Amino acid sequence: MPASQRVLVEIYRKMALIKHNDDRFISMIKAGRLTMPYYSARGQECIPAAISVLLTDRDYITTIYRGVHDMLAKGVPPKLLWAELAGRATGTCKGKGGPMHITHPESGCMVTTGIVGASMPIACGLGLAAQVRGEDRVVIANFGDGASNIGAFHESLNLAAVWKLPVIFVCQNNLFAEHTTLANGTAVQDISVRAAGYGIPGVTVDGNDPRAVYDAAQEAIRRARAGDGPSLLEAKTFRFNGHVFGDAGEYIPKDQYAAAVANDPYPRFRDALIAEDVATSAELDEIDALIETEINEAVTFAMDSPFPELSELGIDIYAPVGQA
Ligand SMILES: Cc1ncc(C[n+]2csc(CCOP(=O)(O)OP(=O)(O)O)c2C)c(N)n1
Repeated sequence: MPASQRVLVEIYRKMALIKHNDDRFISMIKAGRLTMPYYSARGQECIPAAISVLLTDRDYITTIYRGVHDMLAKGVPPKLLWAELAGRATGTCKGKGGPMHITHPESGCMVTTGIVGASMPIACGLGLAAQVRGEDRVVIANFGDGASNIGAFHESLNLAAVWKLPVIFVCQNNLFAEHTTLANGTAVQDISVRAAGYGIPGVTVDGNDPRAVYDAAQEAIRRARAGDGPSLLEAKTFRFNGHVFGDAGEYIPKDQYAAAVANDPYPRFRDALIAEDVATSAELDEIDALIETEINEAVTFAMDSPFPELSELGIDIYAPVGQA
């Protein structure tokens, strides 16, 4: 079923949430008020926005260091996210995970990993747990194009296919892995073709087109919920900032960068919604204004929160005996 008008506006809301948070993270880092490694996903917001509207609170996601967009779309409360990024005791992981290790099971965000490729085997484990317990849950395993060359990608697709795990492998192909272009490290044009090697469906879509991502994700999620097993969904996109804050991205060809920015999914989708009479400009402005207010509150909450006590250092390392 195509996305309804209500769903399209919700996708826009999530894209705006991601975009405005990204702007604020960067301005706070530049102002010296936040000190953290930051992997901006600006340009990739459409992917989690269009997928997460198809998920329930019970569904899981796993993601990577470049995963703030995934977490915001899935529903991690901005206040708790900001507090964690700022290393405060009120954060999702009591300020001890920091920007690269955010976990918030209440919204289904089960892990953020800095180990390239590691989001996939963990997703398989979550999918297996749901399958064994007979729970109606699917798992979205997010990763980059570079991660599709890691052994864990191939092992995970194979295992998920053999056991028919309810996992959707979402490759957010932003065309670069750190400072390496896709062509320099990957011999295939479309990563989705690799699905055939494991006997599962694989599709490539324009990751900057919310409707294309929504339609492909809908089918993959339907399959997973029906017990038919995993799929590989490749969403082609572009990251507008360097690999990590401070990387000027000089290896990105200027014409490629200019074309990507001209194709910025956020204003493009906004213009399309207005042109198609899905929403008025005033309605979308109101959404943006509400998000700005929410971000202001989140920043104040985070900055007013205390850092964790030193005594917290040895806590949350091991499960208590008997609860492992
Ligand atoms: C196992 C492992 N190898 C290498 C690294 C160093 N590293 C960090 S990010 C990165 C690039 C990953 O690129 P991609 O998977 O395309 O994701 P993107 O950063 O583009 O979102 C590398 C090689 C790592 N963190 N983990």
